[in-house]
Amino acid sequence: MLSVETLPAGTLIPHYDRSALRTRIVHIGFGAFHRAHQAVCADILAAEHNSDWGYCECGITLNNNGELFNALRQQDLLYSVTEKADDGLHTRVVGVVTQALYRNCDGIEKIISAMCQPDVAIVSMTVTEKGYCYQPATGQLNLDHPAIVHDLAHPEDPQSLPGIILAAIKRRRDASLPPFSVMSCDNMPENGHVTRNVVVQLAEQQDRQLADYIRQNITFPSTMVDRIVPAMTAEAFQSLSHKLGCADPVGVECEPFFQWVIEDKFVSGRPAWEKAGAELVADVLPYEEMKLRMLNGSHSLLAYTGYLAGYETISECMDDDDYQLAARKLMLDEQAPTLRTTGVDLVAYADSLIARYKNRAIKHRTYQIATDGTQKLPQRWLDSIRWHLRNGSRFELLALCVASWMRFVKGVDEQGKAFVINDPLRSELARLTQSSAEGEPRVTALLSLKEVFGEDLPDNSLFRDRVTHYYQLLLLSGAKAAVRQAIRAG
Ligand code: CS2
Repeated sequence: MLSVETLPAGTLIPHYDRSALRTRIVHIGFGAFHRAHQAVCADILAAEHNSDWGYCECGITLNNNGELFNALRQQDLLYSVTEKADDGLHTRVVGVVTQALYRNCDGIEKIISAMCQPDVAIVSMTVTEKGYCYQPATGQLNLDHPAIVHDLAHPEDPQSLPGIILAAIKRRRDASLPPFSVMSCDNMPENGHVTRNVVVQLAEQQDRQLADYIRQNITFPSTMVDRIVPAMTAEAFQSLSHKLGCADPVGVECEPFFQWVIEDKFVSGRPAWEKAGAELVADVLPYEEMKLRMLNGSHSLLAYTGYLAGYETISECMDDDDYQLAARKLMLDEQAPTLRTTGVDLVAYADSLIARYKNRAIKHRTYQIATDGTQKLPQRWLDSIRWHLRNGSRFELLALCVASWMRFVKGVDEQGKAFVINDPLRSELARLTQSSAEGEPRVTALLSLKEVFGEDLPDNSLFRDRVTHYYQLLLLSGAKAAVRQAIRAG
């Protein structure tokens, strides 16, 4: 258990009056990323600017036990964040959590009630792309999603993120409480619009007046979030305990870099995040696209081709000159031209990303980044491919990206060893791979996933041709050779 008294000298601990904090934000999804990103920002504000914005942290997943939340409660709602660079580390104990609620232990009713506390001005979330129950290719609510089907039948006992938010909005409206703003902190372009779509579309199915109320009263600011925060492993926890002198089961490790760009559109106020380094802007989309395509797009390239080649982490991929060059060329030659960003030096941005990827103190596993591919491909690669198809420009590395994902979802590495595919569409992927012959028929089968590739891409002969080319090359010569060829061809 984390014990503030015994932490090593130099650790930053909350010296501010925690009892003065009010629960003004309810956050859904207490994952490693949130703990090291938005919560740290709030902690800086409390420590340095007298902010009273505290967090109620909520976990809503059904298939999880409450160990994390139990540990957090046992530690007086404190946990540590350790920033790691090649030349040292720096730990802070975050003190802004005021409440912690876990669905499997406390029940959904307590979570909805927490969102209806009068002081709550913002409901935010990090639930990963699949938590929105949407169609990745269109951004629309998936009405066939089992959690949505459940919520339509039982709106008062919701399971899905849109259902939970909707129930709280309805209750606040009925109690004449002021509305909250709903802020997504997940890696999707226009994440505010996606959130608004799924919530309003669910409301439309249940109660038209509620949908109108949301349109008129609730805002859904978009955000671009950036910090590399690997999932903690048993090994990472062990080395963390060693450094802290005590165990911290809620602790996380991350890189020093932090970026948060927020659309300034809040109906009931917001923390002064800009005082802690966030950027408040009128339009986040150019930032989101830049980060999703250059950072996340190259991450996914390295994840699939790297995992296939036997590289366990992103920093190991950076030790291979071809992989480093492929990531940089993907960023600058195939992603940067598609962007609407102005006033940003994209070469410097690419260089800074490569430098961050080289951080050996951060063990960011290729296998972790490779999860949920069906939810990530459209915004990381496919929108850029559409841009190149419209503009008649080359997209060899992007074609390799799609082919390497197809090779990865076979679930067998280049040594013939089987591995598990983590993806909400994994049974569909298994059905498609098992029912198609290897080679071109496999490419055709996987392209038939309309929720990923839409209606247009599967019919585009140039796209099919380039993806099939790299897919065959991956089968024949392996990932390293395919990376080399795509660099030369690009
Ligand atoms: C990664 C991201 O796992 C992934 O898909 O690409 O989590 C990435 O590390 C963050 O978006 C960085 O801000």
